[in-house]
Amino acid sequence: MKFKTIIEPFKIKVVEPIKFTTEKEREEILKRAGYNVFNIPAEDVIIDLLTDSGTNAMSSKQWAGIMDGDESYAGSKSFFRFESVIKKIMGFKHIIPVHQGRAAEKILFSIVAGPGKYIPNNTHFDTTRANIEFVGGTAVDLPIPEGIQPDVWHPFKGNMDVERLESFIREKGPENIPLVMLTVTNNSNGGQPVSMQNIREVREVCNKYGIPLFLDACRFAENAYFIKKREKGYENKSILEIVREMFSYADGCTMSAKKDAFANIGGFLAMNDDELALKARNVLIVTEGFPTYGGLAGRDLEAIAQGLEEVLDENYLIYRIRSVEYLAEKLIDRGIPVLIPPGGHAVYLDAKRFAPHIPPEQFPGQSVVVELYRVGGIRSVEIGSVMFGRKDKETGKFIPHTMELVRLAIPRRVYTQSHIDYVIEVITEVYRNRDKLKGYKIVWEAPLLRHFTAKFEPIN
Ligand code: P70
Repeated sequence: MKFKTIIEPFKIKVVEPIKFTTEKEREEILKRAGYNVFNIPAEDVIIDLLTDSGTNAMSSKQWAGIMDGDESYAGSKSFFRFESVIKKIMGFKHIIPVHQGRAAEKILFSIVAGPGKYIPNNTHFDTTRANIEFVGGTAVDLPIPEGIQPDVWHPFKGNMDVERLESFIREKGPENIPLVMLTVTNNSNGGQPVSMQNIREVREVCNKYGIPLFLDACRFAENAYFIKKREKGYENKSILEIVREMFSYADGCTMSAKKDAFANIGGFLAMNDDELALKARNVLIVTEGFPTYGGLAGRDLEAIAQGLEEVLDENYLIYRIRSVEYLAEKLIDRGIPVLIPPGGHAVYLDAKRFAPHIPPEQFPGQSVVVELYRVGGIRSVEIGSVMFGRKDKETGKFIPHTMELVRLAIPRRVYTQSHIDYVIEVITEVYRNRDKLKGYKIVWEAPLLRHFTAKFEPIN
C-alpha cells in the first residue's frame, strides 16, 4: 500500500453505548468488588481490556450465520460446515465441538492425564494447568529463558526450550508423558509467538519418544502472522499455508473459538487418533452433548465457521497486530515498563518495574489493575502471583510467579484508536503517581483458579 496509515479493515454497523462513571463511584465499586475486577459489573467499566475472549465484535456475515443456524439435534447442517472449515484449515480427522476451550481441555486431560502423568507445555495457561491438576496430573512449563524476561527482545519468545523438553522426557520416562502441548501464541508470557522451527523441533523430539503433540490453538492466526513477519522463508506464504504447516506437525488441538474465531462462545477438540476420539466423544456425550453440537447451538457453530474463515484475512491481521503494537509503542515512548515485544492480542505492563516498591507477595500487578480501574475505569487483568503464585505444600512459603504482569487484552474489532489513546492517557497518569500504589493481601480465595473470585484488601 502507498499510504502508511493502517486503517480498520471494516466499517461499524452496530454500536453499543459506554456508560461513564466518576472516580468517586469507582472507588465504591472497587470496595464492593473486594478489589477484584472480575467482580465489577461490566456496565461500570469504561474500556474493558479484561480479556480478548468472547468479547469480539462479530461480522455481518457471522450474524447472518446466526440466523441461518440449523438447530437440529443430530447431524445439523451447521455442524458439517463447522467441521469442513476446521478440516480445511487445520486438517484433523476428528472435530469435536465443545462449549469453550476449557471443556476441550477437561475432556482431553480426563482421558490422558492423571496421577503420575506430566504434561509439558511452553507455558500452560490457567485453565489448562487447572484441568491437568484437577485430575491429579502435573503441568510443566518449559519456556525458553528469554520467554520469562519481560525486557528482553526475542522474535519468538513463546518458544519451548527443546533441550529441557528432551531431558524432562528422559527423566520422567516417555510412558508418563501422554502428550506435549504448545500454546500458540503463548498467553502467560505475553501473547508471544512460537516459531515454525520450534514447532518442528518439538515435533522431532515427540517423534523420537513416540509422544503425541497437541496445540493449544486459541490464537493460531495471530501466531501465523508473526511467523510470516519474523521467520525467514515465510514472507511470501499465505496465512492459510502457514497455518496448515503449523497444524501439520500436530496430532491434535484444543481450541477456544472465543479468541481467533471471533465467536462469543464455543470451541473444539480435534485429533487424528481414532481411539482417542472415541474416548473423547464418550465423555462429550455425558458432559457436553451429542457429537454434532457439543455444548453449542447450531448458530454458534455457524458463527465459528465464518469467523475462522475471516481471521485468515491478512488485512485483518496487519491491522490487528499493528493496533496492539501502537498501544505498546506509545507506552514505551512515555517510559512505561512494557513486556517486549508486544504480543498478538495484548500489551502486558511489567508490574515489577512499574511498582518496584511492592514485593511480589503483595501483588504489584493487582495494585496496578485496581488503580487503572479507579483512575480511568479501565479493566485489565493480573497475570502474575495472583493468578499463578502458590504456597509450598510443606513449608507454606509463598512461591511467586516468574513475572508480575498486567495484561491489557484487546478485544477484536471492538475499540478504535481514540479508545486506545484514552487508555494510554490513563496509564500515563497512573504511572506518574506510581509511588502511591499500595500492596494488596488476599482475604478469601477458592482452591483452584483463585484469581477469578478472590477478595483483596489494600495494605496501608
Ligand atoms: C484469556 C482467557 C483462555 C484460554 C487461553 C489459552 C491459551 C485455553 C483457554 C481457555 C481466560 C481469561 C483470563 C483472564 C480473564 C478472563 C478470561 N483464556 N488456552 O483471556 O479457553 O476460556 O474458552 O475456556 O488463553 O486469556 P476458554
